[in-house]
Amino acid sequence: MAINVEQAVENAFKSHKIVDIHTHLYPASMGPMYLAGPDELITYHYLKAETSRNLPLSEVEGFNNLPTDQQADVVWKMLFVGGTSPISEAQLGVVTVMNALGLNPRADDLSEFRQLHNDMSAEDYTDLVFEKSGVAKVYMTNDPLDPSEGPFWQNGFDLDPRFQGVLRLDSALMNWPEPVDKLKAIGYEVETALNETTFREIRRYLNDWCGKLDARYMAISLPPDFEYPSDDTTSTLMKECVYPIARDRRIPSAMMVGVTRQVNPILKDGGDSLGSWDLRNLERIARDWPEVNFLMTILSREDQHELCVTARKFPNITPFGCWWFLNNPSIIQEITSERIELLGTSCVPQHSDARILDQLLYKWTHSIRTIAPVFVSKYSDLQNAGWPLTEQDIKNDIALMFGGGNLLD
Ligand code: RAT
Ligand code: ZN
Repeated sequence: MAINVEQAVENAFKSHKIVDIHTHLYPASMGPMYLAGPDELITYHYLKAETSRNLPLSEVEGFNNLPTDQQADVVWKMLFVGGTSPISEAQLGVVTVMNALGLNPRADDLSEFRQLHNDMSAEDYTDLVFEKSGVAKVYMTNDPLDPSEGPFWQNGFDLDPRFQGVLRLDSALMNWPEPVDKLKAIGYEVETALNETTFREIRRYLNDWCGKLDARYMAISLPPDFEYPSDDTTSTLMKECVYPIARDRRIPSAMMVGVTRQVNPILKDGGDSLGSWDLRNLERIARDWPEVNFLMTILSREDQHELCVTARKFPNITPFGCWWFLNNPSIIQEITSERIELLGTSCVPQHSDARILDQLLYKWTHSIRTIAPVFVSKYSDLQNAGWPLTEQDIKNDIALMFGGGNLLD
């Protein structure tokens, strides 16, 4: 008997705990790295950028320099109390979070939310958010060269097993030779010149730190003009160090391509933008490194179809997530459809990119609300084509795709 596909997809999402393969979240035991609660949530850089659109230019810098709670008050007044309806994706996200926590999103101020958050320990708040969002594990973005983060790994701390390590490479490899002093300071004898000594020491850094973090993969964000092969320093370091270590350690190399950093520096974290990437570079990378698995997320909407086609040609490419400016329902729907149509289940449809713990409460609800109908349509087509579909088939597929795919757990 034909199953009710809509119900089966809903059940599959309900019964499966998500593995969120790219976030900027950290456990409470990492002190200032742990971001949660209303003030952090409301000052998320997406919302600050939206607030800045409403401020006179002369006030943007002053706003950015306010203490976090005062910034939150400005954002709250500007985007939730005083203006028009909060219908941007980032605004809607806050409404979903507050609703999930049983709070009134039309409150005049943040006092009720602050009270709820202050009354709970960080550990209890973490449990609450994981439980309510249906997330089992989050992958962090770990940078041993970050002065706030590095000491935790150097000195040791209790790591909540729900948080898994990912070695982020931007600060160690980009804008060479800027990273030289930082790498030397933690014991790696790199030189300004990109010579054999430098390559050997960077490989040692990658190996040591993938080990210390038990890194699930190494990740780097790259600009639209990233070329391979090339004499460019980042490209050279990827070729001489990152790809060989990914191959030897049998972990993926994640590349997040298309970001143009700081097009408007006054907006700080909100000042980055995007550009299209020439995917012929990815063809060359995947061809040269057949033993490396590449987890790929590309920022420009224009490149998404080409990424799927490139992944069809190279089984060592796995597209993942709808990254950053793509994390909007209209675009998620389109990208998920084209991925399923061209790659079947061999992709990781989404990650949250959450920076603040509370965001797990909306990023996943919103994504699943958009992705589920795409699955319903594909499974209905399958059933109508004559495939005797079972509930278990759908559960298995969703468990695979939202549990990190084949490459991760
Ligand atoms: O999505 C974001 O919040 C961005 O600011 C970045 O963190 C981006 O996701 C990245 O990992 O570089
Ligand atoms: Zn990110």
